[in-house]
Amino acid sequence: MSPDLFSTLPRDETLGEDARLLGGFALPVVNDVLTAIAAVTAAAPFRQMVTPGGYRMSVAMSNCGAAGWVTDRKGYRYAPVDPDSGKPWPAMPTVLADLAQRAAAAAGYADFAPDACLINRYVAGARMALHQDKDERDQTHPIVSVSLGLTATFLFGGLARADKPQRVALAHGDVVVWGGATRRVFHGIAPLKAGEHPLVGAQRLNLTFRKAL
Ligand code: MD6
Ligand code: FE
Repeated sequence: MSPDLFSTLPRDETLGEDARLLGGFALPVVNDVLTAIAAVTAAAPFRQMVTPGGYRMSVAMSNCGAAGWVTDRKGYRYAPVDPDSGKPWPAMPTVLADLAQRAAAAAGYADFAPDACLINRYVAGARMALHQDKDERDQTHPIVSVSLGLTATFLFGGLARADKPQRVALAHGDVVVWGGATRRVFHGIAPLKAGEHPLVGAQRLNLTFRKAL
């Protein structure tokens, strides 16, 4: 077997209570997913937003769906309109909504219907500090996270910020589904190592799907 084939074999793992890694789950549709991301970010370009504390994020972001996650000096929130253009976020392409729904179902969440997809872009050195996701109205819905391009180290902590995080490699095509108790854990992304992915280039893309409204 070629090393390429070997590296795409599924690695399904349980990361913690209510969190599943579906290794390579997105690979069968990855070209259509990348095309969809290119279309969305042509209409709503990546931008580095500012945190309420006044720091510019190293991760560049865009969104699609009825709601998009935004941050500025006023706070974190979901907004129906792209603040840069004043227009609604691009609709969520069917290939993305369908991937998220199938991954959620595979992890035991039937009928997940996301209305928000945050698109994160990391270049070398970009990172995401430990945080909790708690801006969604109803937190009984899971979050589905899709990783593309360069491999990143996911920091998967506990319910207290000081809990020492597990380090989990997230590679091209990997999908993580988490809900339940895990939804409130602190998590982040370690600074991205420089590299070149054959399909995605010198970057990592991450999609997080939520039911936000
Ligand atoms: C990232 N992900 O993978 C950042 N949040 O680039 C997240 O912050 C995240 O992967 C909630 C649920 C899943 C995630
Ligand atoms: Fe998060």
